[in-house]
Amino acid sequence: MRSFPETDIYGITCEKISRAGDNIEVVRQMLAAGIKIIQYREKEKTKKEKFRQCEIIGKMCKEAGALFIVNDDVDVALLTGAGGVHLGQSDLPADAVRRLAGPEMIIGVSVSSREEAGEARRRGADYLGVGPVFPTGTKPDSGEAIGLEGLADIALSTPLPVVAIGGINSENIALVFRKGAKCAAMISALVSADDIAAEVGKIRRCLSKA
Ligand code: 3NM
Repeated sequence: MRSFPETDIYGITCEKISRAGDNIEVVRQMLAAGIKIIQYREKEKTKKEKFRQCEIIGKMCKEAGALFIVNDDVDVALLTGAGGVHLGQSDLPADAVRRLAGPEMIIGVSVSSREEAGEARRRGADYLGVGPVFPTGTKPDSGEAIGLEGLADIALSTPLPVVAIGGINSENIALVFRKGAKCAAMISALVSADDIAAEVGKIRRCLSKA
């Protein structure tokens, strides 16, 4: 039976802001640093190129024992053996995706209010991406930051695992766990780091001190 992994960091790709190289190299470094959930998120490539990268990244995640999640593209997720798919508010609803993807696929949904969280749960989501918690330049259309209180409010309203997202870094990650997040998703803090492994080490030291 599918279940959302117990882990602290959820790494997401974005080649445009990467320092390390292409998405494949970024994921290689994230896995080497011990990250156990990888989401392939790429807004600037053709479906064909996303499929090519996901075929490789899916295999890398399998070898590393990490959960591989594809953003938006259910077809790419299914074709590349991904364990999960992540849906935004304007993507197909979770219950429709479940019909396509079957009972084993982990389905995540982005939400920024209690209402969206309730709706995602009713439609069978397995976890919620909740944000943006802090202002972020990575997704300019993500809406106004909901803040730590907004995160806490949604986390209290749902039994689903909450993955906090938006502007999270080593300085503020401990705060989102205190407000009920089970896991923290990051793009720029990881992908734009000079050294991904060093950054993951720093984030984990901050968490263990908190
Ligand atoms: N989704 P960074 S915020 C992809 O609120 C994404 O749903 C968000 O990037 C949401 O870690 C966001 O660089 C961007 O802030 C996260």
